[in-house]
Amino acid sequence: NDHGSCVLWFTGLSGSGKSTLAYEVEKELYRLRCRAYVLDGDNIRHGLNKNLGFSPEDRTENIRRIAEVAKLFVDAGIVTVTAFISPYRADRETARAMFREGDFIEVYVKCSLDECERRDPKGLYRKAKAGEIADFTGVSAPYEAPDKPEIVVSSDRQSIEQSVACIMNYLRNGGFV
Ligand code: GGZ
Repeated sequence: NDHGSCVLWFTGLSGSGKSTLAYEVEKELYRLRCRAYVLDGDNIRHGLNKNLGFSPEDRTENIRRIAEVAKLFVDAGIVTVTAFISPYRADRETARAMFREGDFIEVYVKCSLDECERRDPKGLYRKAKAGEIADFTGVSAPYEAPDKPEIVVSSDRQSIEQSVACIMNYLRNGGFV
């Protein structure tokens, strides 16, 4: 496109490494003097979306609002990196349809459920398996993996550096940076 911006739409299980990778990519983009911004649970679920929970309806509304915000950022010329589970294929496709062809880059952060449970950085899988958290993705709520993501990184097989390099290559090849 003419302003060089796009959305990197990360999707993957809790604990797969979406936020970590998103902030590493943001750092790389800053080094290249390219304006970038990460949308994640900390700045969206605690603010704009604090009235939403984790029912299927609330997750759909969560993703809808995030896509609308991402669209504003992209219109403003900022490379926008979203880091949400976004477990439903249909919701991701609705988000994709809001952007110009090529501007929506779906990044599947692939990681086995076993590995996410092993990492369990916030102890949420343990709580979910003990029945203390309902509708937990991967345990008691579904995760629909993408069919044709633009990028797949396997966070249980690749280093963070390798994954970041793969994403930066895609942006370079697409002329975004
Ligand atoms: C999944 C939950 C849940 C349930 C709280 N299911 O690892 P985290 O903590 O930091 O990331 C998870 C985050 C997921 O929010 P998203 O906005 O990304 O989800 S979605 O795209 O599906 O709307 C987890 C925490 O919130 N969390 N309860 N029940 N994750």
